[in-house]
Amino acid sequence: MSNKPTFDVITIFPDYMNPLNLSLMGKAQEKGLVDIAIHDLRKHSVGVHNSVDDTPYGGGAGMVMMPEPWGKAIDEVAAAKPDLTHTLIVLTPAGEKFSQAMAHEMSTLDHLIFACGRYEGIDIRVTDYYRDAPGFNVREVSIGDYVLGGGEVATLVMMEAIIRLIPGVLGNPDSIIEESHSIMTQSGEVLVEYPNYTKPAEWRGLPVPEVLLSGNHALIEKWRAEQASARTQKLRHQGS
Ligand code: JDE
Repeated sequence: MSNKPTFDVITIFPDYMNPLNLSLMGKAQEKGLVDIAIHDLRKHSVGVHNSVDDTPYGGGAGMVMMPEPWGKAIDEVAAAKPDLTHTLIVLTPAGEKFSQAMAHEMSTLDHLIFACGRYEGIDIRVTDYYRDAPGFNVREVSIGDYVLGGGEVATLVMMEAIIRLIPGVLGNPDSIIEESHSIMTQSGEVLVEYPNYTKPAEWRGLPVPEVLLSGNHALIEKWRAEQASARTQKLRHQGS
């Protein structure tokens, strides 16, 4: 990666993004491994009422976010990084499903711009425009099949999944490799882990399985493999 990865988030609720300053993502910023900036869309609002939304052409319920504030906000954050390719991520339930594979891919990009829509969404001309704009890639992304009040929480989910994959963010780089093989394949298939136990050896009448106290590492490995396989089978039956 040639540049420190930069994340620009555009939202009408900048405070929604406060968790970015905590825990793993806060540490990543403190260590100087990522640059994160939050931008208030209202800075680019229009008219005496500071509007960012209006009624839909053709009628219907709700409000639609106007293209002009979005265009100005996106142009501004792109102009600040003129030499980078900008990946504009629009959070929407109608987008391509977010996955661990997508997180890996995005962790290698230089400049991610997250557009957090509210109301019934953003005027479609915003994505239409940037899809054809030089220096831009556009991704419409969904984190799952449910409707959120806005893209802010979805952005937090994506950023945490992406940032923890950036080299140096996790303390122990071995754990990320082991985990990516044991929990999730590169294609996003879930491989359930074996169950974990720690002290005490008995808790509320529930014992730790004998085998784990045996010190027999071959037996422990065999038991863990069986447990993981059984639990993965169970998940496959529940899911879809
Ligand atoms: C994301 N899973 C669910 C986004 C939207 C263009 C741009 C944005 C209330 O309706 C919405 C909600 C959201 C927020 O994102 C999610 C989400 N992954 O709910 C849009 C529509 N068109 C609309």
